[in-house]
Amino acid sequence: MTGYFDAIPPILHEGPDSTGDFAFRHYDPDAVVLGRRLEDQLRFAIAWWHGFAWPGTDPFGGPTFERPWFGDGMAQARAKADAAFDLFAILGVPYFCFHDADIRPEGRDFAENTANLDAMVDYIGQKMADGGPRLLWGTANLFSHRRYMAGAATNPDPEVFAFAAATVKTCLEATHRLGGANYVLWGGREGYETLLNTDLGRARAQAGRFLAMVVEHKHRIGFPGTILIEPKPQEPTKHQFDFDVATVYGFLKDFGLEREVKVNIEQGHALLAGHSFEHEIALAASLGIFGSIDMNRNDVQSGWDTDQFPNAVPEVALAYHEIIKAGGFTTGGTNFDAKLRRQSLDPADLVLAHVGAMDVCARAFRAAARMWEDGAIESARRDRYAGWETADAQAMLTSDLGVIEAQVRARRINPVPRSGRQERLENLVNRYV
Ligand code: XLS
Ligand code: NI
Ligand code: NI
Repeated sequence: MTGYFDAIPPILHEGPDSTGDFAFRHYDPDAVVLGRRLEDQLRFAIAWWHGFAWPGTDPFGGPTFERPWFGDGMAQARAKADAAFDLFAILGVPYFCFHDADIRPEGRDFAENTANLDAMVDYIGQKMADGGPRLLWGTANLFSHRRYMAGAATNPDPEVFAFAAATVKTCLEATHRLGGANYVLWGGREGYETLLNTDLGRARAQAGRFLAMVVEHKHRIGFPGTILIEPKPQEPTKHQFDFDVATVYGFLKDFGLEREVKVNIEQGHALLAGHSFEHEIALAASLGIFGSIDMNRNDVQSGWDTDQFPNAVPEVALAYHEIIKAGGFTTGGTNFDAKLRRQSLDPADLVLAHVGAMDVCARAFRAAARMWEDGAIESARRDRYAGWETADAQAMLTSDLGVIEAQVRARRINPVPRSGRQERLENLVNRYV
């Protein structure tokens, strides 16, 4: 222990009746659910950026947090890593995630950035070797520095494209060195503010080639993990190219990358795109591109990516139900891309935010697993589509409009509407959650 979380004991599973704050009620990593330990089902990860780098700013106010590791030097970066690994140990999480900019100080140029990154990767690698958690994914921050204000891969200036490409190469290699399970690309500035100064087609083509080069490099260095795109419709950029899962799939198809790249779906981003979290997961699964999730919660009134910790079991259960249906996580996991509210100043707040979130997820996953085992939702879904299991219905899909018309006439087809039974199904879900 390095001091910051000294007063806080490791969090243990004490069961639903526990009255202490510093305890799991539902998250028991060793409990077996659907044939796997809960830890291996949920694959929790902590996000370095929100937990350790974010200072509590908002558009109207400066930092509210005063973490002892804040500052620009390597010593501070190491102290931040020490605190991060202390929190990982207290919570017993199996994974973490980072951007290059979260773990290393900003250098004056590319060479210094890379030297700082390499030194911190060595440092973190040693901490992992001591039995610490593993890396769920690494990524490059291609959105905070002013050089990226007009995009990274989509930038009108080829020198920015070059800087971004070289940076992703170093971050992908760093992720590989640390044994990362995935590599994420979130294009926070890959889009535009106004069409008046934007060549849409050219920008999109640049982004496609950029992603193809990342995939080529992955194979060149033998990185076995999954490349993931994280969709988001806007914020910080007004229009972002990776709007939602459907848009990303079209983009991947366009550049022939649909078998190489999957998606990292975030609850808040799904909401910003006008979808539910479970919709995005189900769509990705049906397209064969489901990869991982960023678990958080948006304030539904704000229209903003508020990145709060999840706390609504019924909502989270529906998301996990779709993940279970998709066969569960393979390389992906549950990354808490969530941050404290800026008045939550204490070390204990950071711990308790994750304790609550892990418990919500565990409780929701267990509910989803029971719902799945009972076939509660799935059998109703199957029943609703049962008509399509007949030979006639299947044959129709390989016929043509003329044949279908002839059949409608011959068999006097005159469909009778059936109830969608939505309220019944909602009541059913509420029995589990
Ligand atoms: C921002 C994104 C970001 C990605 C990683 O909205 O969620 O945190 O997960 O770059
Ligand atoms: Ni995210
Ligand atoms: Ni986000």
